[in-house]
Amino acid sequence: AQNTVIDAGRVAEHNAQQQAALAADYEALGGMLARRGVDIEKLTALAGTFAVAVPSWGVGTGGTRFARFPGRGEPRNVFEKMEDCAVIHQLTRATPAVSLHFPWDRTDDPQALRELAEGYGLGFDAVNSNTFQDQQGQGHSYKYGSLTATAGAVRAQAVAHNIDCIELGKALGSKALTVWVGDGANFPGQHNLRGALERYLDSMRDIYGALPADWLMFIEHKLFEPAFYATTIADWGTSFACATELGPKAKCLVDLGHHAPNTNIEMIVARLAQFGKLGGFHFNDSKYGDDDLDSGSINPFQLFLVFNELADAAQRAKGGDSDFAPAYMLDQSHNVTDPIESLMTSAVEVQRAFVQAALVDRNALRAHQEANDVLQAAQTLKAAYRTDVSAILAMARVRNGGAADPVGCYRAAGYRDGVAERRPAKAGVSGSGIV
Ligand code: LRH
Ligand code: MN
Ligand code: MN
Repeated sequence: AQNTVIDAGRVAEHNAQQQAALAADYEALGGMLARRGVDIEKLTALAGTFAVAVPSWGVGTGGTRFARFPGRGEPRNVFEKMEDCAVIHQLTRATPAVSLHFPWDRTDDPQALRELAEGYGLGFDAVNSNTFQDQQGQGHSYKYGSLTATAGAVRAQAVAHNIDCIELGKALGSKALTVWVGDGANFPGQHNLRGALERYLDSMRDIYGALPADWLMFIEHKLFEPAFYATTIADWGTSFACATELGPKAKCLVDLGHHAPNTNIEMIVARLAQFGKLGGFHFNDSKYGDDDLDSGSINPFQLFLVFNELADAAQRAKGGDSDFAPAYMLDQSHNVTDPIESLMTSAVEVQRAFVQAALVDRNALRAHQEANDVLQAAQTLKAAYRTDVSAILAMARVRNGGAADPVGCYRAAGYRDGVAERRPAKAGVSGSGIV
Protein backbone atom coordinates (compact mmCIF):
# COMPACT_ATOMS: atom_id res chain seq x y z
CA ALA A 1 0.00 0.00 0.00
CA GLN A 2 1.12 3.53 -0.69
CA ASN A 3 2.12 5.79 2.17
CA THR A 4 0.04 8.93 2.46
CA VAL A 5 1.12 12.08 4.21
CA ILE A 6 -2.39 13.40 4.76
CA ASP A 7 -4.78 10.95 6.38
CA ALA A 8 -6.78 9.27 3.60
CA GLY A 9 -9.91 9.48 5.77
CA ARG A 10 -9.68 13.25 5.76
CA VAL A 11 -9.50 13.34 1.98
CA ALA A 12 -12.52 11.05 1.76
CA GLU A 13 -14.40 13.27 4.20
CA HIS A 14 -13.54 16.36 2.15
CA ASN A 15 -14.69 14.66 -1.06
CA ALA A 16 -17.94 13.57 0.56
CA GLN A 17 -18.69 17.20 1.42
CA GLN A 18 -18.02 18.24 -2.19
CA GLN A 19 -19.74 15.28 -3.80
CA ALA A 20 -23.22 16.71 -4.46
CA ALA A 21 -21.97 19.98 -5.96
CA LEU A 22 -19.36 18.21 -8.08
CA ALA A 23 -21.86 15.68 -9.39
CA ALA A 24 -24.23 18.48 -10.40
CA ASP A 25 -21.49 20.50 -12.11
CA TYR A 26 -20.17 17.41 -13.87
CA GLU A 27 -23.57 16.49 -15.18
CA ALA A 28 -24.26 20.01 -16.44
CA LEU A 29 -20.88 20.15 -18.19
CA GLY A 30 -21.39 16.65 -19.59
CA GLY A 31 -24.69 17.72 -21.12
CA MET A 32 -23.18 20.84 -22.63
CA LEU A 33 -20.26 18.88 -24.12
CA ALA A 34 -22.56 16.17 -25.45
CA ARG A 35 -24.42 18.83 -27.46
CA ARG A 36 -21.02 19.64 -29.00
CA GLY A 37 -20.43 15.98 -29.76
CA VAL A 38 -17.86 15.53 -26.99
CA ASP A 39 -17.91 12.63 -24.54
CA ILE A 40 -17.07 13.97 -21.09
CA GLU A 41 -15.98 10.53 -19.89
CA LYS A 42 -13.23 10.42 -22.51
CA LEU A 43 -11.95 13.80 -21.40
CA THR A 44 -12.03 12.78 -17.75
CA ALA A 45 -10.06 9.64 -18.54
CA LEU A 46 -7.57 11.75 -20.49
CA ALA A 47 -7.25 14.26 -17.63
CA GLY A 48 -6.40 11.32 -15.36
CA THR A 49 -3.37 10.50 -17.50
CA PHE A 50 -1.85 13.96 -17.13
CA ALA A 51 1.39 14.34 -15.17
CA VAL A 52 3.73 17.23 -14.48
CA ALA A 53 6.82 17.03 -12.28
CA VAL A 54 7.31 19.20 -9.21
CA PRO A 55 10.61 21.05 -8.76
CA SER A 56 12.18 20.17 -5.41
CA TRP A 57 13.29 23.80 -5.07
CA GLY A 58 9.69 24.98 -5.40
CA VAL A 59 8.53 23.66 -2.03
CA GLY A 60 10.61 26.22 -0.16
CA THR A 61 10.14 29.98 -0.22
CA GLY A 62 12.32 31.30 -3.01
CA GLY A 63 12.70 34.97 -2.35
CA THR A 64 13.95 37.57 -4.77
CA ARG A 65 17.31 39.20 -5.32
CA PHE A 66 16.38 41.61 -2.53
CA ALA A 67 15.00 39.52 0.29
CA ARG A 68 13.65 36.19 1.32
CA PHE A 69 10.81 36.04 3.83
CA PRO A 70 10.85 32.46 5.07
CA GLY A 71 7.59 30.57 5.48
CA ARG A 72 6.55 28.31 8.33
CA GLY A 73 7.59 24.70 8.33
CA GLU A 74 9.82 24.90 5.29
CA PRO A 75 11.55 21.64 4.39
CA ARG A 76 15.14 21.62 5.63
CA ASN A 77 16.50 18.83 3.46
CA VAL A 78 15.60 16.76 0.43
CA PHE A 79 13.78 14.15 2.51
CA GLU A 80 11.43 16.77 3.92
CA LYS A 81 11.02 18.23 0.43
CA MET A 82 9.83 14.82 -0.73
CA GLU A 83 7.21 14.79 2.00
CA ASP A 84 5.80 18.10 0.71
CA CYS A 85 5.92 16.81 -2.88
CA ALA A 86 3.98 13.75 -1.71
CA VAL A 87 1.22 16.00 -0.37
CA ILE A 88 0.99 17.76 -3.74
CA HIS A 89 0.65 14.45 -5.55
CA GLN A 90 -1.70 12.92 -2.99
CA LEU A 91 -4.21 15.75 -3.40
CA THR A 92 -3.82 16.53 -7.12
CA ARG A 93 -2.86 13.05 -8.45
CA ALA A 94 -1.13 14.98 -11.22
CA THR A 95 2.46 15.21 -9.97
CA PRO A 96 3.94 11.70 -9.74
CA ALA A 97 7.54 12.83 -10.24
CA VAL A 98 9.99 15.24 -8.67
CA SER A 99 12.81 17.07 -10.42
CA LEU A 100 15.87 17.40 -8.21
CA HIS A 101 18.58 20.05 -8.26
CA PHE A 102 22.18 19.31 -7.27
CA PRO A 103 23.95 20.09 -5.09
CA TRP A 104 20.91 21.61 -3.32
CA ASP A 105 19.40 18.11 -3.03
CA ARG A 106 22.62 16.18 -2.61
CA THR A 107 22.32 13.13 -0.38
CA ASP A 108 24.81 10.48 0.67
CA ASP A 109 22.02 7.96 0.62
CA PRO A 110 20.23 8.05 -2.74
CA GLN A 111 18.85 4.58 -2.08
CA ALA A 112 17.00 5.80 1.02
CA LEU A 113 15.67 8.79 -0.93
CA ARG A 114 14.50 6.53 -3.72
CA GLU A 115 12.75 4.23 -1.27
CA LEU A 116 11.06 7.15 0.48
CA ALA A 117 9.85 8.44 -2.89
CA GLU A 118 8.61 5.05 -4.01
CA GLY A 119 6.71 4.67 -0.77
CA TYR A 120 4.80 7.80 -1.68
CA GLY A 121 4.32 6.63 -5.27
CA LEU A 122 6.79 9.23 -6.54
CA GLY A 123 9.54 8.91 -9.13
CA PHE A 124 12.22 11.27 -10.38
CA ASP A 125 12.12 13.34 -13.53
CA ALA A 126 15.15 15.17 -14.97
CA VAL A 127 17.93 16.05 -12.54
CA ASN A 128 19.29 19.59 -12.78
CA SER A 129 22.92 20.58 -12.48
CA ASN A 130 24.01 23.83 -10.89
CA THR A 131 27.11 25.61 -12.08
CA PHE A 132 25.55 29.04 -11.64
CA GLN A 133 26.60 29.31 -8.00
CA ASP A 134 29.79 28.52 -6.17
CA GLN A 135 29.45 25.80 -3.58
CA GLN A 136 31.33 25.56 -0.33
CA GLY A 137 34.71 23.93 -0.66
CA GLN A 138 34.71 24.02 -4.43
CA GLY A 139 38.15 24.41 -6.02
CA HIS A 140 37.37 26.98 -8.68
CA SER A 141 34.88 29.83 -8.95
CA TYR A 142 32.20 30.19 -11.63
CA LYS A 143 32.36 33.97 -11.41
CA TYR A 144 33.49 34.19 -15.03
CA GLY A 145 31.54 31.23 -16.35
CA SER A 146 31.35 27.48 -15.95
CA LEU A 147 31.02 25.33 -19.07
CA THR A 148 32.24 28.31 -21.13
CA ALA A 149 34.99 29.50 -18.78
CA THR A 150 38.25 30.44 -20.37
CA ALA A 151 40.13 28.45 -17.71
CA GLY A 152 40.26 24.75 -18.52
CA ALA A 153 40.24 23.78 -14.84
CA VAL A 154 36.94 25.62 -14.30
CA ARG A 155 35.36 23.91 -17.29
CA ALA A 156 36.62 20.53 -16.09
CA GLN A 157 35.09 21.12 -12.67
CA ALA A 158 31.74 22.07 -14.23
CA VAL A 159 31.81 19.02 -16.50
CA ALA A 160 32.65 16.76 -13.53
CA HIS A 161 29.71 18.19 -11.57
CA ASN A 162 27.32 17.41 -14.43
CA ILE A 163 28.66 13.86 -14.66
CA ASP A 164 28.17 13.58 -10.90
CA CYS A 165 24.54 14.62 -11.39
CA ILE A 166 24.10 11.85 -13.94
CA GLU A 167 25.51 9.33 -11.45
CA LEU A 168 23.13 10.50 -8.72
CA GLY A 169 20.27 10.52 -11.18
CA LYS A 170 21.06 6.94 -12.18
CA ALA A 171 20.87 5.84 -8.55
CA LEU A 172 17.46 7.51 -8.26
CA GLY A 173 15.96 6.28 -11.50
CA SER A 174 16.04 9.58 -13.41
CA LYS A 175 16.32 9.46 -17.17
CA ALA A 176 17.43 12.97 -18.07
CA LEU A 177 19.81 15.76 -17.16
CA THR A 178 18.78 19.40 -17.54
CA VAL A 179 21.62 21.83 -18.08
CA TRP A 180 21.04 25.51 -17.59
CA VAL A 181 24.05 27.79 -17.30
CA GLY A 182 24.04 31.47 -16.53
CA ASP A 183 27.27 31.87 -18.47
CA GLY A 184 27.62 34.96 -20.57
CA ALA A 185 28.98 38.47 -20.59
CA ASN A 186 27.93 41.59 -18.76
CA PHE A 187 29.88 43.92 -21.02
CA PRO A 188 30.61 44.10 -24.72
CA GLY A 189 34.10 42.78 -25.24
CA GLN A 190 34.08 40.80 -21.99
CA HIS A 191 34.48 37.61 -23.96
CA ASN A 192 34.54 36.40 -27.51
CA LEU A 193 30.94 35.55 -28.37
CA ARG A 194 31.81 32.69 -30.68
CA GLY A 195 34.65 31.42 -28.53
CA ALA A 196 32.34 31.10 -25.52
CA LEU A 197 29.91 28.93 -27.48
CA GLU A 198 32.74 26.79 -28.82
CA ARG A 199 33.93 26.15 -25.28
CA TYR A 200 30.34 25.40 -24.20
CA LEU A 201 30.02 22.78 -26.92
CA ASP A 202 33.36 21.21 -26.00
CA SER A 203 32.23 20.90 -22.38
CA MET A 204 28.79 19.62 -23.35
CA ARG A 205 30.33 16.94 -25.58
CA ASP A 206 32.13 15.55 -22.54
CA ILE A 207 28.87 15.49 -20.55
CA TYR A 208 26.94 14.00 -23.46
CA GLY A 209 29.52 11.23 -23.63
CA ALA A 210 28.68 10.26 -20.04
CA LEU A 211 24.93 9.89 -20.67
CA PRO A 212 23.56 6.36 -20.33
CA ALA A 213 22.00 4.94 -23.49
CA ASP A 214 18.42 5.56 -22.34
CA TRP A 215 19.00 9.11 -21.06
CA LEU A 216 18.27 12.48 -22.60
CA MET A 217 19.99 15.78 -22.03
CA PHE A 218 17.87 18.94 -21.97
CA ILE A 219 19.44 22.25 -22.91
CA GLU A 220 17.58 25.11 -21.21
CA HIS A 221 17.94 28.52 -22.82
CA LYS A 222 17.29 31.87 -21.14
CA LEU A 223 17.45 35.33 -22.60
CA PHE A 224 19.30 37.05 -19.80
CA GLU A 225 20.09 37.07 -16.08
CA PRO A 226 22.60 36.81 -14.56
CA ALA A 227 24.46 37.84 -17.74
CA PHE A 228 22.98 41.14 -18.84
CA TYR A 229 24.76 41.81 -22.11
CA ALA A 230 25.11 38.45 -23.84
CA THR A 231 24.01 35.08 -22.50
CA THR A 232 25.70 32.15 -24.22
CA ILE A 233 22.53 30.01 -24.49
CA ALA A 234 20.08 32.88 -24.82
CA ASP A 235 17.50 31.55 -27.22
CA TRP A 236 15.93 28.48 -28.75
CA GLY A 237 17.98 28.93 -31.92
CA THR A 238 21.24 28.53 -30.05
CA SER A 239 19.75 25.72 -27.99
CA PHE A 240 18.56 23.97 -31.16
CA ALA A 241 21.94 24.36 -32.86
CA CYS A 242 23.73 22.92 -29.83
CA ALA A 243 21.27 20.04 -29.44
CA THR A 244 21.70 19.23 -33.14
CA GLU A 245 25.47 19.44 -32.86
CA LEU A 246 25.56 17.15 -29.80
CA GLY A 247 23.33 14.36 -31.09
CA PRO A 248 19.96 12.63 -30.72
CA LYS A 249 20.03 12.45 -26.93
CA ALA A 250 20.23 16.24 -26.68
CA LYS A 251 16.98 18.19 -26.84
CA CYS A 252 15.74 21.66 -25.98
CA LEU A 253 13.89 22.63 -22.83
CA VAL A 254 11.49 25.55 -22.90
CA ASP A 255 11.10 27.46 -19.64
CA LEU A 256 8.15 29.77 -20.29
CA GLY A 257 9.79 32.62 -18.37
CA HIS A 258 13.00 32.64 -20.37
CA HIS A 259 11.98 34.78 -23.31
CA ALA A 260 11.58 38.43 -24.15
CA PRO A 261 8.12 39.79 -23.30
CA ASN A 262 5.53 39.03 -26.01
CA THR A 263 7.62 36.30 -27.62
CA ASN A 264 5.42 33.79 -29.40
CA ILE A 265 6.36 30.79 -27.27
CA GLU A 266 3.80 28.46 -28.82
CA MET A 267 5.53 28.96 -32.15
CA ILE A 268 8.86 27.99 -30.61
CA VAL A 269 7.14 24.86 -29.33
CA ALA A 270 5.82 24.11 -32.81
CA ARG A 271 9.25 24.58 -34.37
CA LEU A 272 11.06 22.38 -31.87
CA ALA A 273 8.39 19.69 -32.19
CA GLN A 274 8.60 19.80 -35.97
CA PHE A 275 12.31 19.11 -35.91
CA GLY A 276 12.24 16.48 -33.16
CA LYS A 277 14.07 18.57 -30.60
CA LEU A 278 11.38 19.43 -28.07
CA GLY A 279 12.74 17.88 -24.88
CA GLY A 280 10.54 19.38 -22.22
CA PHE A 281 9.19 22.32 -20.30
CA HIS A 282 9.61 24.35 -17.20
CA PHE A 283 6.12 25.72 -16.67
CA ASN A 284 5.58 28.99 -14.85
CA ASP A 285 4.16 32.39 -15.67
CA SER A 286 5.54 35.88 -15.89
CA LYS A 287 4.71 39.48 -16.60
CA TYR A 288 8.18 40.91 -17.17
CA GLY A 289 11.05 38.45 -17.10
CA ASP A 290 11.89 35.19 -15.36
CA ASP A 291 9.28 35.97 -12.71
CA ASP A 292 8.65 32.28 -11.87
CA LEU A 293 5.02 32.97 -10.95
CA ASP A 294 2.39 30.25 -10.69
CA SER A 295 1.47 28.63 -14.01
CA GLY A 296 -1.52 30.20 -15.65
CA SER A 297 -1.67 33.07 -13.17
CA ILE A 298 -0.82 35.84 -15.66
CA ASN A 299 -1.39 34.54 -19.16
CA PRO A 300 -3.50 31.38 -19.16
CA PHE A 301 -4.32 31.81 -22.85
CA GLN A 302 -0.64 31.45 -23.72
CA LEU A 303 -0.48 28.24 -21.70
CA PHE A 304 -3.51 26.97 -23.61
CA LEU A 305 -1.91 27.87 -26.95
CA VAL A 306 1.25 25.98 -25.96
CA PHE A 307 -0.88 22.92 -25.24
CA ASN A 308 -2.75 23.44 -28.47
CA GLU A 309 0.59 23.00 -30.27
CA LEU A 310 1.39 19.97 -28.14
CA ALA A 311 -1.97 18.41 -29.03
CA ASP A 312 -1.27 19.07 -32.70
CA ALA A 313 2.19 17.52 -32.39
CA ALA A 314 0.82 14.52 -30.51
CA GLN A 315 -1.76 13.92 -33.21
CA ARG A 316 0.92 14.07 -35.90
CA ALA A 317 3.18 11.79 -33.84
CA LYS A 318 0.54 9.06 -33.86
CA GLY A 319 1.26 8.61 -37.53
CA GLY A 320 5.04 8.52 -37.22
CA ASP A 321 7.31 9.92 -34.53
CA SER A 322 5.80 7.83 -31.75
CA ASP A 323 8.42 8.84 -29.18
CA PHE A 324 7.03 12.38 -28.90
CA ALA A 325 6.85 12.68 -25.13
CA PRO A 326 8.24 16.00 -23.88
CA ALA A 327 8.92 16.16 -20.15
CA TYR A 328 6.53 18.40 -18.25
CA MET A 329 7.99 20.08 -15.19
CA LEU A 330 7.07 23.11 -13.12
CA ASP A 331 9.76 25.66 -12.29
CA GLN A 332 8.43 28.31 -9.95
CA SER A 333 9.52 30.36 -7.02
CA HIS A 334 7.05 31.28 -4.31
CA ASN A 335 7.56 34.42 -2.31
CA VAL A 336 4.17 35.31 -0.88
CA THR A 337 2.12 32.12 -1.03
CA ASP A 338 2.30 28.74 0.64
CA PRO A 339 4.52 26.83 -1.83
CA ILE A 340 2.45 23.65 -1.59
CA GLU A 341 -0.72 25.59 -2.42
CA SER A 342 0.97 27.32 -5.34
CA LEU A 343 2.39 24.10 -6.75
CA MET A 344 -0.97 22.32 -6.48
CA THR A 345 -2.71 25.24 -8.16
CA SER A 346 -0.12 25.31 -10.95
CA ALA A 347 -0.31 21.58 -11.58
CA VAL A 348 -4.08 21.93 -11.95
CA GLU A 349 -3.71 24.93 -14.28
CA VAL A 350 -1.31 23.09 -16.57
CA GLN A 351 -3.65 20.10 -16.53
CA ARG A 352 -6.52 22.45 -17.37
CA ALA A 353 -4.66 23.74 -20.44
CA PHE A 354 -3.99 20.13 -21.46
CA VAL A 355 -7.69 19.23 -21.26
CA GLN A 356 -8.84 22.45 -22.93
CA ALA A 357 -6.45 21.78 -25.82
CA ALA A 358 -7.97 18.31 -26.18
CA LEU A 359 -11.34 20.04 -26.58
CA VAL A 360 -10.24 21.88 -29.72
CA ASP A 361 -12.21 20.61 -32.68
CA ARG A 362 -9.18 19.87 -34.86
CA ASN A 363 -11.16 18.87 -37.93
CA ALA A 364 -13.15 22.10 -37.81
CA LEU A 365 -9.98 24.11 -37.20
CA ARG A 366 -8.27 22.52 -40.19
CA ALA A 367 -11.29 23.15 -42.40
CA HIS A 368 -11.43 26.82 -41.36
CA GLN A 369 -7.71 27.14 -42.02
CA GLU A 370 -8.04 25.55 -45.45
CA ALA A 371 -10.93 27.86 -46.28
CA ASN A 372 -9.12 30.90 -44.90
CA ASP A 373 -12.03 31.51 -42.57
CA VAL A 374 -9.89 33.42 -40.15
CA LEU A 375 -12.63 34.43 -37.76
CA GLN A 376 -14.01 30.92 -37.33
CA ALA A 377 -10.53 29.45 -36.99
CA ALA A 378 -9.80 31.82 -34.11
CA GLN A 379 -13.23 31.16 -32.60
CA THR A 380 -12.63 27.41 -32.74
CA LEU A 381 -9.68 27.86 -30.40
CA LYS A 382 -11.61 30.28 -28.22
CA ALA A 383 -14.54 27.88 -27.90
CA ALA A 384 -12.22 25.32 -26.31
CA TYR A 385 -10.40 27.89 -24.19
CA ARG A 386 -13.61 29.38 -22.82
CA THR A 387 -14.94 26.01 -21.66
CA ASP A 388 -14.67 25.68 -17.91
CA VAL A 389 -13.35 22.14 -17.45
CA SER A 390 -12.97 22.44 -13.66
CA ALA A 391 -15.53 19.69 -13.02
CA ILE A 392 -13.60 17.31 -15.29
CA LEU A 393 -10.37 18.00 -13.41
CA ALA A 394 -12.05 17.57 -10.03
CA MET A 395 -13.76 14.35 -11.09
CA ALA A 396 -10.48 12.93 -12.46
CA ARG A 397 -8.81 13.72 -9.14
CA VAL A 398 -11.54 12.19 -7.03
CA ARG A 399 -11.62 9.04 -9.13
CA ASN A 400 -7.85 8.73 -8.75
CA GLY A 401 -8.01 9.14 -4.97
CA GLY A 402 -7.15 12.84 -4.86
CA ALA A 403 -9.10 15.79 -3.50
CA ALA A 404 -12.02 17.54 -5.23
CA ASP A 405 -10.54 20.85 -4.08
CA PRO A 406 -6.83 20.31 -3.31
CA VAL A 407 -6.22 23.66 -1.60
CA GLY A 408 -9.41 23.42 0.47
CA CYS A 409 -8.55 19.90 1.56
CA TYR A 410 -4.94 20.83 2.33
CA ARG A 411 -6.04 23.74 4.52
CA ALA A 412 -8.64 21.66 6.32
CA ALA A 413 -6.01 18.98 7.01
CA GLY A 414 -3.78 21.52 8.79
CA TYR A 415 -0.61 20.19 7.17
CA ARG A 416 1.27 23.50 7.39
CA ASP A 417 0.60 23.82 11.13
CA GLY A 418 1.87 20.28 11.60
CA VAL A 419 5.15 20.82 9.77
CA ALA A 420 5.65 24.23 11.38
CA GLU A 421 5.87 22.35 14.68
CA ARG A 422 7.89 19.44 13.41
CA ARG A 423 10.35 21.57 11.43
CA PRO A 424 11.50 24.51 13.50
CA ALA A 425 13.44 26.95 11.32
CA LYS A 426 17.19 26.72 11.60
CA ALA A 427 19.08 29.97 11.39
CA GLY A 428 20.75 30.46 8.04
CA VAL A 429 18.90 27.65 6.26
CA SER A 430 17.50 28.51 2.88
CA GLY A 431 14.44 26.46 2.10
CA SER A 432 14.91 26.34 -1.62
CA GLY A 433 18.65 26.54 -1.81
CA ILE A 434 18.23 29.75 -3.79
CA VAL A 435 20.16 32.35 -1.86
C1 LRH B 1 17.12 29.46 -14.39
C2 LRH B 1 16.19 28.33 -14.01
C3 LRH B 1 16.83 26.98 -14.27
C4 LRH B 1 17.41 26.70 -12.90
C5 LRH B 1 16.26 27.14 -12.04
C6 LRH B 1 16.52 27.26 -10.57
O1 LRH B 1 16.47 30.68 -14.32
O2 LRH B 1 14.98 28.45 -14.68
O3 LRH B 1 15.88 26.03 -14.62
O4 LRH B 1 17.80 25.39 -12.74
O5 LRH B 1 15.90 28.38 -12.62
MN1 MN C 1 13.92 26.74 -15.48
MN1 MN D 1 14.33 30.47 -14.74
